[in-house]
Amino acid sequence: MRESSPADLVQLDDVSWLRYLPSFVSTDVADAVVEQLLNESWEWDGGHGRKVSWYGSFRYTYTGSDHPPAQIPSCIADLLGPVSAAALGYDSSPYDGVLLNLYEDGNEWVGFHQDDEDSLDTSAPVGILSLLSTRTILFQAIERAHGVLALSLEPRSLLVVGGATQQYWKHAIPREPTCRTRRVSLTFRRGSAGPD
Ligand SMILES: O=C(O)CCC(=O)C(=O)O
Repeated sequence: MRESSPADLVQLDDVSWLRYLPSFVSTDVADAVVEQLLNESWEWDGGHGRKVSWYGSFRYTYTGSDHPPAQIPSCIADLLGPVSAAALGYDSSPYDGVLLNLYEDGNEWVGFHQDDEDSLDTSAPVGILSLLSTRTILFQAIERAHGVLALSLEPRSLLVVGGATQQYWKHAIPREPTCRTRRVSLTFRRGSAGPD
């Protein structure tokens, strides 16, 4: 397993890359977002082992879950501009969907998967904003030659998952029993249908 320090650009292979932006949001913004989101409704995703919540202008369906469109709460709407600018650039259409993940502690997890459903614009990088605890994300090449990369997702960081990563790599948040506190992640996505 390769270890990666929080560097800006991680090239996974010729066409797949990650960009890690530490301290992307301030502690005040992070605290306010957590306070609001923990009061929203969450559902247990039994296919994996954590709670999720979906907000977006399009229906997001993946194995075992079907999320109808739902209005994006104000605290997330305020982040759409800055996260879209950092992850997609100023000239692109902004994100229009956010899947939230809530891990009560290190016993909760998400197994290896790709974010490549038909409802997503897979040409748009996915942006992962991490809040509260640090957890490890693993990237595993589908062609084993490239191996597994482990990256620490620190609170308030933004990880941009770009290029062909969703095509050639799976990712997971593994169990980490030494972590005894909550983590919330906001995963910003763009729908395949484009803006209304
Ligand atoms: O919690 C995370 O950082 C990633 C969750 C994830 O893999 C996903 O939402 O697709």
